[in-house]
Amino acid sequence: MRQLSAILFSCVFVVAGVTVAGATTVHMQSLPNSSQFRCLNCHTVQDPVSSAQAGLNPFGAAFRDNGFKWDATLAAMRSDSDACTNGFELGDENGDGQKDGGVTAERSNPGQSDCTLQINAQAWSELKKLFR
Ligand code: HEC
Ligand SMILES: [Ca+2]
Ligand SMILES: [Ca+2]
Repeated sequence: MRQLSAILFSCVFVVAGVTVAGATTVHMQSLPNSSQFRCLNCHTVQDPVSSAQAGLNPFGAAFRDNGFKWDATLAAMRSDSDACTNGFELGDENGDGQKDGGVTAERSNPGQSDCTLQINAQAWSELKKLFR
């Protein structure tokens, strides 16, 4: 009997472990791009294994508050207060879940307050007008 409960206990343990790993992979897969920063897109440490370790960065918290989904609302936000929207940083500016053309990974991290602001031709000509 003792042996049986030991077996049952380890079964429960294994199933719970699989559920935790499964849920976080689902979160990561709901992003348009995640190959560069992986867990660090939302967490403060790479590959956290427990909820104690799995602290959320500002983007991770915004993702949670948005009902655990990537959409146009979340894409338009600047969760980490830098110059770029979450959508720009994750390479899906309109938040439709499709990668922007030519994008193969995140442009920068949506949860860390820095980004490379790309100046397109239109923005550049607007900028030049200021100095005329
Ligand atoms: C798109 C954002 C996102 C990504 C990417 C992400 N997570 Fe999470 N993760 C969350 C959120 C949101 C929670 C839930 C926090 C809460 O409920 O308060 C969470 C919770 C967790 C937890 C706590 C236990 C649980 O399941 O609730 C662990 C452990 C975890 N994540 C590990 C990972 C690992 C490992 C990766 C990378 C392989 C990862 N996460 C990638 C958003 C993400
Ligand atoms: Ca940002
Ligand atoms: Ca950023």
